[in-house]
Amino acid sequence: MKRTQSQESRAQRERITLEQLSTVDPLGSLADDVRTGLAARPKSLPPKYFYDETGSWLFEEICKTPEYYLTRTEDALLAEVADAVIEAVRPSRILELGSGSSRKTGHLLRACENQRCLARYEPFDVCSEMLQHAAERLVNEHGWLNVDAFVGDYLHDLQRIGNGEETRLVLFLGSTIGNFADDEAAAFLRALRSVMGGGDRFLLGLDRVKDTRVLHAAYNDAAGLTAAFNRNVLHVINRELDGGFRPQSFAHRAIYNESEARIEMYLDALEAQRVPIGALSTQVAFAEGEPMLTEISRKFTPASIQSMLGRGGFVAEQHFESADRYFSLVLARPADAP
Ligand code: SAH
Ligand code: AVI
Repeated sequence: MKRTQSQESRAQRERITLEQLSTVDPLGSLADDVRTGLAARPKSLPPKYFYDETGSWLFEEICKTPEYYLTRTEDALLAEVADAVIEAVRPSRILELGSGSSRKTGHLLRACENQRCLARYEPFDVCSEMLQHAAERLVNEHGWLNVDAFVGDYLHDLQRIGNGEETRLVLFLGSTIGNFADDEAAAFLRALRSVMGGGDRFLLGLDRVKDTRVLHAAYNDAAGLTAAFNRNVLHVINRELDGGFRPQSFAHRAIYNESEARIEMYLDALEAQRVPIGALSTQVAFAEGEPMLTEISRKFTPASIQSMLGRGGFVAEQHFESADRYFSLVLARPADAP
């Protein structure tokens, strides 16, 4: 019997669940984080607040710019190695942290399909709109796929996802781990390790150290999308905390700090100003030229990858590199697993 279009789309929706993991709204911590970050020197803000619906969309647009090589390089590498990864792990579930649009994940899902290893997909992100959008696209593209999406903060809510007997492949792509400082990355990896079973595996995407000009261009695209993404965090604070930031009175600045092997992204106050934040009953003073650190994006070497994984309780089983060595995908296992 032929199904109508509405039966078809209902059947597709039934293959999607979306669970809110945080007991508080993921933005619930915004007030505390803004209060702490704006009292620090230099002033700083955590990067997770970039990603409201607009910020997630801006990130997708950044990925398409000619300067931002990360996404297309990782995408091509994943296309090459997806079959080998699925063959090695044979997962029943694929959990993806910071999944965003889940575009690159398609390579792994196709490999699952080819190898008749029909895993459930578990995208995990702070942006519920992006999760919903990605889940609908994926069940539409893969008639066999079930999607169990989690809305939450992977720095706080990992314990809530539960683990079972089935083998899980955990993905953390895009070099998003580079947005953590060294200690934060180690703590994140240890927390992840604690929810993984011995047979589970971890596929991590990492951007590599390279020519400074290439790195600089990637975070200063000519179309100004990275600048808009950076300023978007001010719109988020204005909306969520009754803030009075004038985004155009802050300049986007991204520099490569060679000694720390990281991009540092700032918003610099273009003039001295006092910014009211209604929900905090405060005004924040900025001096002319004062920087506010909004993101770090660390770049890795094979040695720094190994040491970060080691501190977090993992060992690399396979290391895949793009031919230009711009990007790595590392398949790792818990260090104490058999
Ligand atoms: N993995 C995708 C997206 C990377 S952008 C890719 O490789 O293209 C980073 C993603 O992590 C965004 O989708 C953002 O919403 C999500 N994110 C950022 N901080 C987060 C946090 N603390 N908890 C959960 N998701 C987070
Ligand atoms: C998500 N993350 C890995 C991106 C990065 O490259 O650090 C976010 C980004 N910031 C500016 N451009 C893209």
